Amino acid sequence: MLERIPYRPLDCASLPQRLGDRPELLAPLGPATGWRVREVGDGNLNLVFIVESDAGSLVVKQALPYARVVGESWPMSLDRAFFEHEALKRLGARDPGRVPDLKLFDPTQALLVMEHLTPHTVVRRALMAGEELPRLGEHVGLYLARTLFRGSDWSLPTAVRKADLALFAGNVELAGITEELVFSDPFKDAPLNRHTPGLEAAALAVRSDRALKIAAQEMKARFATCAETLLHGDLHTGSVMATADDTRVIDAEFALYGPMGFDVGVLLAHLWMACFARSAHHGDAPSADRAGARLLACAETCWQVFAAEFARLWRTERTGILGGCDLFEDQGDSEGSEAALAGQLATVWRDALGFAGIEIHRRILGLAHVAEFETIADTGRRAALERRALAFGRHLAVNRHALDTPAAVTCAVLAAEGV
Ligand code: SR1
Ligand code: MG
Repeated sequence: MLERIPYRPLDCASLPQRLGDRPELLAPLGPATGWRVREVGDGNLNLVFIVESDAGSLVVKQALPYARVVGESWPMSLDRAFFEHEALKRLGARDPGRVPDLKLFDPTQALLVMEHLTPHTVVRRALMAGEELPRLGEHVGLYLARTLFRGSDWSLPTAVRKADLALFAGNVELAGITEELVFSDPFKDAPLNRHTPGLEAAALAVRSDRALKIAAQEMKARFATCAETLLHGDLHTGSVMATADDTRVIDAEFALYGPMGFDVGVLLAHLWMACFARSAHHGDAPSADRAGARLLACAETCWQVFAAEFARLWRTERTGILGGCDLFEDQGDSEGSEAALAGQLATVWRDALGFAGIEIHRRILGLAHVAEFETIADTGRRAALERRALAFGRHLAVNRHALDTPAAVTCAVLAAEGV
């Protein structure tokens, strides 16, 4: 039974009393008198509680009526919990086992109850701590191929696709946040922008960098107008949890229809940024270099696995609106189908590089930064590392048509570091 009272934010003390009669929590956890609750949310928007008992544990995530990162001066609707729930159902069906199990959605309280992923850690933190996560690239590559292909017109029938597009078109508030915070603010003098002391010249330089601003606008146009598939919409390394053997994708409230390259590019951008920050987080130069090599290899594996799995789905599941078997395979022209596949993958790759370059700028010059850089106490050192990442990000965005392979991008990382 759903709680009848109007929306109120939970806190650790009230949660057992407020959710203590929900069978979805009672069955795995036992009576609420035995629950232990802690708030662990470290994202920019929501409350996240871990609820444990001697019998088990669950996660309760609740939307706040404002953006947590800024406070009550930035009001937000609670609708994102609905979109996250709808998105996680679809993403979980398209790549089974890759998102947390969902136990309960309460629209009035804007909350989701999910499987507590344990002993998983947030990938960003694991990478900063030097954990190896040997299957991360493979798992996220598979996840990206399966969710992006199966959520697209290559896979879905027309009625399902159109209804879904209409549903997620309602996630306007979060789409608008991405449009402004990612694609516009970093390239102008926006009130929410912030940067490390010492980056004043770099922040000013982007505003007069015509080639970069044209790239930012082109990528914004792709993001806003190319409703190609259902995206996660915020797939950075803080939205992925992992162990050595398992990888899960969380936090899908930014889900919307957009170009495939967006999810791919955001994820790669965060692996590459972690690489630029590595010297600050790993004790000595050899271990930092090993961590850097692992991050670059992870990015390459992610793309290679993505491309291979996408090709497999293209050959075996291309039954949606765009199908196209009638144009090629059915006429005995498998080569034509392979050529069309190569074109599709080339578009995703170019877009991914463009989005990655823009994402790097917004994480250094915009509102929402990343822990890899933010936790570097020596601001001079932080600014120096961020400057290199910015040069690399600019290269990706502006020269995305000239970078053909992940190996070429790896060379560009090394070049930006002056190696
Ligand atoms: C106000 S929200 C800021 C950022 O946090 C989220 O994780 C998204 O990345 C968004 O851009
Ligand atoms: Mg998030």
